[in-house]
Amino acid sequence: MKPHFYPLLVIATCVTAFFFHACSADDRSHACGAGIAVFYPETFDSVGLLPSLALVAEPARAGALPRGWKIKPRFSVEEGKNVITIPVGKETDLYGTGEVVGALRRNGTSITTWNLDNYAYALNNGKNLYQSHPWILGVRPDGSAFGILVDSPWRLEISLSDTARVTTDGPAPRVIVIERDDPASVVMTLGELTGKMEMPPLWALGFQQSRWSYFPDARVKEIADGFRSRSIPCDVIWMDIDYMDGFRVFTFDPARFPDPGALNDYLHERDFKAVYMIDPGIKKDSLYAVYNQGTEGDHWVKDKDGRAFNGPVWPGPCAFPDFTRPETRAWWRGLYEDFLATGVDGVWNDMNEPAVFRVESHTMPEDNLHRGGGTLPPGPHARYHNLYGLLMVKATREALLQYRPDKRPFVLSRANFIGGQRYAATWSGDNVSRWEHLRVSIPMTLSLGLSGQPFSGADIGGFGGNARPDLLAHWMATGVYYPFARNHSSQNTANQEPWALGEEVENVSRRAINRRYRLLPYLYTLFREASVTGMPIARPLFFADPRDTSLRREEQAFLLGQDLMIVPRWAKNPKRPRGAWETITPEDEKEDDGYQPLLAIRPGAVIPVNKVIQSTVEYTTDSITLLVNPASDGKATGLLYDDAGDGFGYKNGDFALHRFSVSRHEENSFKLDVERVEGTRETRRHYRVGLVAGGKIHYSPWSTDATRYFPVTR
Ligand code: MIG
Repeated sequence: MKPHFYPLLVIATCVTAFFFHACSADDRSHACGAGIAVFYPETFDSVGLLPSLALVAEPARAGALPRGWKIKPRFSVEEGKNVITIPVGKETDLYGTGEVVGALRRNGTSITTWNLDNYAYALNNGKNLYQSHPWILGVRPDGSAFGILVDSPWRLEISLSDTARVTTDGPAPRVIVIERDDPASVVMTLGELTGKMEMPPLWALGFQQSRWSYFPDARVKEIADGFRSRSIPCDVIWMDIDYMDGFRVFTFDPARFPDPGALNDYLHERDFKAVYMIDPGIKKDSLYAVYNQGTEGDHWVKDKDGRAFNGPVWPGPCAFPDFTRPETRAWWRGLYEDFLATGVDGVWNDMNEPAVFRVESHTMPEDNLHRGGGTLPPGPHARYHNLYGLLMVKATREALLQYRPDKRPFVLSRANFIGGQRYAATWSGDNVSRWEHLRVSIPMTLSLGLSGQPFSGADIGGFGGNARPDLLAHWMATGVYYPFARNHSSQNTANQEPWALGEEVENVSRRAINRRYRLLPYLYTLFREASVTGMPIARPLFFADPRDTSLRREEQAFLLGQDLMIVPRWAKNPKRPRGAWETITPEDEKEDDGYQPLLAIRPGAVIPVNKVIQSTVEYTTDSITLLVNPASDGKATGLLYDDAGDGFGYKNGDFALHRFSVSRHEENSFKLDVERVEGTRETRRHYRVGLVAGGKIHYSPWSTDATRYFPVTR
């Protein structure tokens, strides 16, 4: 070979190398179950990426990639960054990517996975909020669907067009792809891979009232009494940071909350639960036991030089527990012992992005050091930032289990990572009392559900700013259908309780909350389904008919489960699924108040509902009304899950899942078959059928032991 060919050869070799680098995943890419494949980049940094805290288990090895596999990531390096490009098809509708602001359908958007304290969603156009979900759901025109999980906790930029493009400063991640016949199956497979929400206590499904902050304790009591005296159902009152002594977590302000045990007793006697906030920032204060213990135990996140990192949050300069360390999580759990002994029922973990004040990044430096331990390697904050909240709430949940082994934990977390539904519910952080934040709360809740987190909701009424009466009324009327339904507002804003803005809003709110409590049998059954299958509780309308592409952009109307459609009153030209969905009007709503959403029941569905109660303490399923919308063949079916409402008896069979099969017997008479399909719990119930037709409910009498047929009166 003549010398002058050499450069050409070198170029050819480089091009070939680049081509292979860019186009072929190495031989570790493989199937990991039917319709699931994992793709590895050529160089995979297992120390920087494993173990995956998104997944409940390492992907199984199940042979080579199936022939004809459609969704294939390509790995490359561009300008020093790792890039993944994944052609997804022009006609595909894209969803998921968790908690960001924007349309439900994500085509044409870019998001950042980097947990961020983002007041009013003002930074980065709201495309970067408190939680991170590197997950894309694609739905093709024929209704078939796929999911793409980019298994990396590092900061990712994800932009979506006919190609999904992921860019990261971190190591090149592996990508897991799911192929299924429909979007619901993709989301359930995501649940298999990343885990499911555990059953919460029933009370967590009740209505909840919060404010930053109710103080002193007398004000908390006044709020609780306000619900009972006005007959507005409510289950939980929330204590924000001002219950603490100078923002020191695990303490109580001696003047404002001198006897938290007595306050919690007061609430419990009136059928309320009490949830208290705990933040990760520990006040740097040599007279503060938690700080001293943390220092002695060497529990703090370190700066790049190995000194305890300090940054300002509410209490002033703080140290931050290094939750990557098993010893630190154990210490953290122990702090809950005395705290919970006061009768605290649930825990609210806030500021765990972690938020740090007075720095442009709103968090700690990326070169801070986490020491890891157990299966977790040491690593920089850049590696652990998005996992900080997840590891914190894992410890919180474990603490609740440790000290209350017979109670189901309830933890609410602002920061989290995909898979974090295993440990905590969430809310969408600091929205404001403005119309656009009411509207966007629906696609935000739906997107979290599509990204593995079924238990979420926005601050009802809006957090920042003052809600005008009309907005609060609409927000109450809509928000009671969030899986997590809590009214919350900021300090320095007007009061926002259901009665704070006058009688009309109060009446609208009462009616809305009554509706939620009536629906509890159905809602609790959906929570059960979510905990078993990973299916979202609130679902996009297109789940009703994944092949109907006209539903793909609908983000005002939505579904609870598969049988109930919610159409907010403020929805403009909402789409409707095909079929004879029938409008449900609760029996005591004599006239339309102009705020309550339209509720509609799917043809062929049975929805179990209850009477109104003031809190879930009164909940029983002794007398259940079955709302029925028979399909054209005169038949309808539905499910009801029931258990003790708390505790873990249900794990040993102490529950009942009943299937109702209703069929038309005569024009106005229905035959009901009730079958226990799972569980061993004995139940004795009265039933009545409520035929939903022509905008009315036509009831049968309540059953007796002898009833087989339910004649309804038209
Ligand atoms: O910097 O604890 O999102 O719900 O009321 C604000 C006070 C800290 C932010 C939370 C909000 C809570 C507030 N917190």
